[in-house]
Amino acid sequence: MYTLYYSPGAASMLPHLLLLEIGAAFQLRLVDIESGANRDADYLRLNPNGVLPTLAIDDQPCRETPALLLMLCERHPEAGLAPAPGTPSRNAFLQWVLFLANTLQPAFRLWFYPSDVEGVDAVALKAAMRVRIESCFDQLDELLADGRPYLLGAEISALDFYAVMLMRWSRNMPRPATQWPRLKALADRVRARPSWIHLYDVEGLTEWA
Ligand SMILES: N[C@@H](CCC(=O)N[C@@H](CS)C(=O)NCC(=O)O)C(=O)O
Repeated sequence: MYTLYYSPGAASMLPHLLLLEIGAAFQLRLVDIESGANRDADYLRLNPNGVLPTLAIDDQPCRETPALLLMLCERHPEAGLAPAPGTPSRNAFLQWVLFLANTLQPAFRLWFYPSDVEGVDAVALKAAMRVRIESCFDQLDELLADGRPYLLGAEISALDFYAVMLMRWSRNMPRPATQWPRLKALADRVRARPSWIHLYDVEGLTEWA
């Protein structure tokens, strides 16, 4: 049994989408960032960094969004959300998941939370992160240049859900991801899925539907 601690539109969207795609049984617990509930002592016991998401797997709290992606893919191979270990597509899958985890997601973190870095000019830091985010979009867009519908090829994978969740976070930036036509087409495919539509309903999201 899974319990997902989430805040609407936060990084918890990724495990939420994957659980829906897998069809696994899970319960949701709202930890609203807007109201500061992520700093409550009860939540900090589960996630000492006070960030979302946390996914309790059989009562064990697990954290770090890309790790949750890998855990869920590993626990549910039948869902086909990741290529099998040892295959060439698996290498590409790991490479791009870690690219999102190490490069794109941290750049978004500093775009939204420049105060994470003390003593640095927030405007300059955000400008640098904007360049980094747009360069990541260039690379993802290039991956789709051969006409493939999804980042790994013909089949959707957990990588696409991760990428599109991050693309959503750019919606109010000067150059949102949807300005890259191939990325927009990818987002449209993911946004049409029942899991995305259901998540919007449950999390009460409206923007970038
Ligand atoms: N490294 C963490 C970062 C998660 C993260 O930054 N979550 C944001 C929401 S998208 C958060 O909880 N922000 C609230 C805060 O930092 O106070 C992960 O990948 O799970």
